[in-house]
Parts: sequence; C-alpha cells; structure tokens
Amino acid sequence: MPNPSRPKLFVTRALPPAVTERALSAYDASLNESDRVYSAAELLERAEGSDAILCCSTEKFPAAVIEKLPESLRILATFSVGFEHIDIAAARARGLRVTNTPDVLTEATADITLLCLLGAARRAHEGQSMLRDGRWVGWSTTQLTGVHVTGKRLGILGMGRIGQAVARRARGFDMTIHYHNRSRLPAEKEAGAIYHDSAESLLAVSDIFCINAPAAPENHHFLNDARIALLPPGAVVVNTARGTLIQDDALIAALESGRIAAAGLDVFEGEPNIDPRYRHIENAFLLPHMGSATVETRDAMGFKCLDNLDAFFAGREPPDALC
Ligand code: 8YV
Repeated sequence: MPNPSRPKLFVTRALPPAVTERALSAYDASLNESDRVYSAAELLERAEGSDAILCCSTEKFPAAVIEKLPESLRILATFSVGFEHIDIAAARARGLRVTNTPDVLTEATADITLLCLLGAARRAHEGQSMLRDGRWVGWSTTQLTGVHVTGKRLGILGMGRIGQAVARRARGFDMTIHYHNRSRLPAEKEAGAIYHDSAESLLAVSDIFCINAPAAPENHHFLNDARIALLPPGAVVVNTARGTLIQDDALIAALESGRIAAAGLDVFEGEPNIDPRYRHIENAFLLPHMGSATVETRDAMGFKCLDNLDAFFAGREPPDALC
C-alpha cells in the first residue's frame, strides 16, 4: 500500500535483494523487476510524481532529460562512482541533488584491474579457449608465452582511489609505479610512485599502461594512434575505467599488428554493443564491465545510495553529494 508519509522512490534497475528490502522498508519504492534498461521517454514517464530516483550508469540524464524531470523530484542517487551519465551542471541549475557511491567499489575494481592486467599479459583468454575447445595437444616450451609482469614499469593514468589501490597491488609484483594525475599526490599517498606531469611522459615508460581515470570530455578517446605510438613496443594496455578513453580503431589496429602485445578490457565505448572486432582478437582479455561485481560491493553500493537518500530526506546533507 502506498504510504503518503514515505518518499516516493523510482528505482530504475533491479537491485541486490538486501538493497531492495531496505529500499522497500523506508520508501514508497517503484521497482524494475524485469531489469530492462528504460529509454529516456520511459524514464520520464515512470519518474512522474517521484521524490527521488535511484539509477545506474545505464540510464542517461543529459540536460534535455533533466529539464523534463517532474517538479516533485528532488534527488537522484546513482548506483555508481562514475557520473558522466548525469549532466551535473544541469542538475545543479534545476536544484536537483545528485549523489554517487565513492570508496565502496575501490578494492573490487582494483582487483579486476589486476585480473585484466594478468589475463592480458599471460594470455589467459587464449589458454582458456585452447583448453575448452579441445585444441590443447600438449605442453611445449614456447606455448602461450606471454609478457612477464614482475618487475615491469606500470603506468597508471588517474591516481585517484582506484589508481592508488591498483598501485598497492602492483607493488606485490615488484612493479615500478609511474603515474600521471591532474595534480601530484602527497608523499604518503604516492608511496614511492613516480609522478609524470604529462600523460605523454607517462606513456613512454609504461610497459603496462593502466587507465583508471574518469570519463571526462578532455580525455575522450585519450588512447589514440599518436599516444599508442609513445608506448614501448609490446606494451600491455588495461582499461577498467570507461570505454570512451580508448579510440577502438587505434587499439584494435595496434593489437592486430602486435605493436601492443595485449589488452585487458572491462569497459567499452557503447557497451554492451562493443566494437564487434574485439570478439575475434585473440590478444584481448575481455570482461563485461565486472569491476564492482562482488556481492559485498554491490550491496555496499546500494546501501550507500540509500544512506544518501535517507540523509537527504532526514534534512541532513547527503554524504556523497555531487551537487
Ligand atoms: C557500476 C561503475 O557497476 O560505479 C561505476 O562507476 O563503473 C560500475 O562499477 C556501474 O556503473 C553501475 O551503475
């Protein structure tokens, strides 16, 4: 039964069970049990009369959508740390609060980054396919030899929370950590990592180049032909941030020519409709955007959305307010 004293919450995607339970206990929540991704028109229609929306990065809120959201809507909580799917300036202009989910997915995303790094460098996809397809006829000294990881130079683009967590893990592989960031980190966060004041300088020393920067207009298609040419020959590229940081034509050509030895990718431009050529590239280790996909992390992300909504509706400042 709708309870007029409880805020009306529109949840755009299916949530983990524990998060659904908590949402239903505190809100007059309308759920999306089929988990279908709604179009902009459906989002607007279903948001009618809502006080709050809990969305994912699969729903886009450009200015044109934000302007048409119902008057009743006061807060949008995204179940993601990334917020490039929301026009924050348009939300601010309309007085709509927006929150995200920092911190709780740092470790899981760093773990998947190492999986992509190792999976690419050590040719995990080719090994798995050979075994599963019955093509493994026996061991040989040169079979599936990959790129040695231990002791290599790791270049991290974007040394925020996730970049730093990747660096912590990579130190366990005796890698030398290099990074480029908008600003240099304090020594305690740098922990010996070598700062580069330009991305170009970082690329030149990156035996393994790892993208951990957020999607922003200034780094759209960051990894293009010219920047790939700066990487050491036979480098490995890893991306667990956003697909738009890579120009697919350039990376695919470099993987096909062997200029880049391998790539480990968890994110893609236009996902889930990835460039179909990736499916046939043997030296690419590919995952379907699984960075934060652990039970603990997804629960924590959902609870963080609800913590932000609870704070807002209790008249407090939401802890993770973006605007
Ligand atoms: C999320 C992510 O699972 O939080 C992010 O920014 O990329 C993912 O880990 C996804 O965006 C869900 O909204």
